[in-house]
Amino acid sequence: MAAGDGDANGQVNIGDKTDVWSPDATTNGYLEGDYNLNGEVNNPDKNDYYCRTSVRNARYRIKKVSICRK
Ligand SMILES: [Ca+2]
Ligand SMILES: [Ca+2]
Repeated sequence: MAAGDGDANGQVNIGDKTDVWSPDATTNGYLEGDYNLNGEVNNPDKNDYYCRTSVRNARYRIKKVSICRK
């Protein structure tokens, strides 16, 4: 599973942010939205893992770049 693929569907897309990261944000624990596995769900999980993965994937699918800018 790629970092940032919180719902484990094989793709990093908006659902990993809205359905997985957002509901878990600001909570503690090894949750699905804890992309860096430090026991907390917060902005570094989104900015460092979800967004980075989305931008990397953007080489192939340009639409994914806009996900991080929202
Ligand atoms: Ca996913
Ligand atoms: Ca984390």
